[in-house]
Amino acid sequence: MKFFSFWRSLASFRVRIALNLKKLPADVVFVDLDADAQRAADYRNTNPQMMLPSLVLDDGTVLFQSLAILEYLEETHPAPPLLPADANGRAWVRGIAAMVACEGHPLLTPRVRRYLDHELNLRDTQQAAWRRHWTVETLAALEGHLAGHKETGHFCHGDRPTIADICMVGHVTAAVNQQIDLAPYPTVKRVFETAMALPEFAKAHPTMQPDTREAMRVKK
Ligand SMILES: N[C@@H](CCC(=O)N[C@@H](CS)C(=O)NCC(=O)O)C(=O)O
Repeated sequence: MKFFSFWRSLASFRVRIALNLKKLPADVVFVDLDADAQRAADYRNTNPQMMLPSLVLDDGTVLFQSLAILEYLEETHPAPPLLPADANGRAWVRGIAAMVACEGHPLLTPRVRRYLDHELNLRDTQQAAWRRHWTVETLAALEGHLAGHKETGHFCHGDRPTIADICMVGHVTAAVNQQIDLAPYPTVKRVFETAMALPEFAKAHPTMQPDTREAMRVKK
């Protein structure tokens, strides 16, 4: 498989974790979002939406949208499972994943930042306030769901990582990058720390990738 990724792409982070958990090898193709390489013709031919990640299967099929890729990996490589065994649990886990991937994260992406900057001429402080607002709103909603939910365990749902944790750690990483205090979200913080202690999560972190900017790299 060929995996189109960028070190600080949070949607790529999700797929990296799933590939690690399921022990699936992939050749990584780095697409530099800082250089707008996602908009260049060769990547646009692969993914007309000009977003990362994409996963190209050995038969040439192109998978896009991280949640669809996670579901594909789950269906084709069920072990270890990243969704609960029961329908209620699966709906809950998918709901948490969607809160991050469909609501919180899109508002923080380069295309939105570019629009705020170039079309709306917002100053850096206004753009930072935008990012902070949407990041905190999703953190609060995650805490509301996780705290006190009967299925919350070491992880978002029970004691094994699921797609909910895979999505949630990216959102918390965005919060940490903005120096947002996690104290008001103790359940989110605890689950984040538990998940990131797993090597499959830690190795997928933006600061640990071969294309990570030198200044951001965490030495292994
Ligand atoms: N909903 C998409 C989001 C994809 C996305 O926004 N990816 C970002 C990187 S994390 C990207 O490639 N952005 C390019 C841009 O905004 O121009 C998914 O989950 O795959």
